[in-house]
Amino acid sequence: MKNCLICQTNIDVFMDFGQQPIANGFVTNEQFNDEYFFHMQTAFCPKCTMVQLIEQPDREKMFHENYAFFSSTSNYMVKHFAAFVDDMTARQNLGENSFAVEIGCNDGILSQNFVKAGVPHLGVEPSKNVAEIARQKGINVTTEFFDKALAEATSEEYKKADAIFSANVMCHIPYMHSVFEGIKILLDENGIFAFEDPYLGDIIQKTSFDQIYDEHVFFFSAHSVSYLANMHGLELFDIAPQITHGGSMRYYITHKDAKPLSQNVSKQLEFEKSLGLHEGKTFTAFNAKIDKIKSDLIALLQKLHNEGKKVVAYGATSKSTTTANYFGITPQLIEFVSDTTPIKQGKYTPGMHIPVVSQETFAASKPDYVLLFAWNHAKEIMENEAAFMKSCGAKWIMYIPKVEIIEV
Ligand code: DWN
Ligand code: SAH
Repeated sequence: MKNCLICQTNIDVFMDFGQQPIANGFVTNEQFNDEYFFHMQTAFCPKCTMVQLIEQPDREKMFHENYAFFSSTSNYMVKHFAAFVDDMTARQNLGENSFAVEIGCNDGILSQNFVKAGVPHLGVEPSKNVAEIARQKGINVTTEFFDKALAEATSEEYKKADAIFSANVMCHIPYMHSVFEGIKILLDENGIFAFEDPYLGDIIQKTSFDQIYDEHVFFFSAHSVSYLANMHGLELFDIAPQITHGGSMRYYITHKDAKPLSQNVSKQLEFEKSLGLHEGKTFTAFNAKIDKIKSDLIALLQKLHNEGKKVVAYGATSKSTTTANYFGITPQLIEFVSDTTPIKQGKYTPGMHIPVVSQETFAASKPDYVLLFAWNHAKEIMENEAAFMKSCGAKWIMYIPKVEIIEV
């Protein structure tokens, strides 16, 4: 029995994924026998409704100088984050007298827009290699983990922030009370803290179980975020659904009563009740759907293997570490994974050891089927690869929300 990371209530495990490796821990063959594994289980808190991992590896094992995820690999995401900055610029009238902070700026995909618009800013990014790329774009970056101590130091060294941004980072941080205490200190009295993360409602509706991996310790909803904000004298005053990462939610937070409460919040809370996000039994039903995807996908890959088809995969995502390891997708079933990220190429996927190759190698191959691990970028990737797929008569295999073959 474990306690909830947010409200300390006893929580029960609803899903056990067994031993899982570091999702972005791509390995060389010398490292095959030296991989780190942890016991991956998810739980639901009946009091504050937060869905969470029971155990998460130490942060230094995940975020370091060889972090393998570079945000700017998707052109669509570049545009998405420019629009996020535009939205907050309009809400907060951001300009040369403002101060904006981004928590987890990675390679600068979002914060580069502050440089372009001349907005004084600070990017906080603990993974040294991606932080260095952000710096090369002219972004002011500190290579540290955001927490209360960093927020105090930042508000002393700079000033209170008119806008604090974070995308796909909050759900990575187990010490959430320290983060929210820091937000309370750093946020100007009229400031907005806007963050977005994969949305629990989409994860349940689409059975996107592979959002569960070491880095993602929380799976947020309007319910759980609202509860958390209230614990710190802060308020969730608006929300906006996003299509990114298979369905995300942007949460807008202020000091209590600082901004008018949007009806979007109450509508979403109602919607979440209709989905059953406040009830443990919803998550038990979710398990059964994961098992169906698992048996359908393995049966399909096994059949194609028996028929001698050439099957490869696209996008060595963090998500695919869960899919491959939990389902047992071996290099016998998938010959290689294509990925545009240089640091992943020439290495092997965590746990299952499928070779990762460049997009050029993929383009020179003649696959019969391509399993789309980067299913959240399906539109962008399918458009870019349409001509190639047609040229070799290859078909896509999707597995979220269900296993299906897509003819090009
Ligand atoms: O939360 C997180 C999100 C934001 O990013 C992190 N914990 C880690 C990471 O998760 P992911 O690895 O599941 O993210 P993506 O964006 O689904 O990864 C896409 C992968 O596919 C990257 O390795 C790049 C690659 N890619 C490619 O080879 N060709 C992507 C595109 C768009 C392409 O055209
Ligand atoms: N914002 C980017 C990157 C998301 S990947 C995007 O949406 O694409 C998650 C990032 O969070 C990594 O770059 C990781 O180094 C960073 N991170 C993890 N813990 C953090 C913390 N406590 N403070 C700031 N960044 C953190």
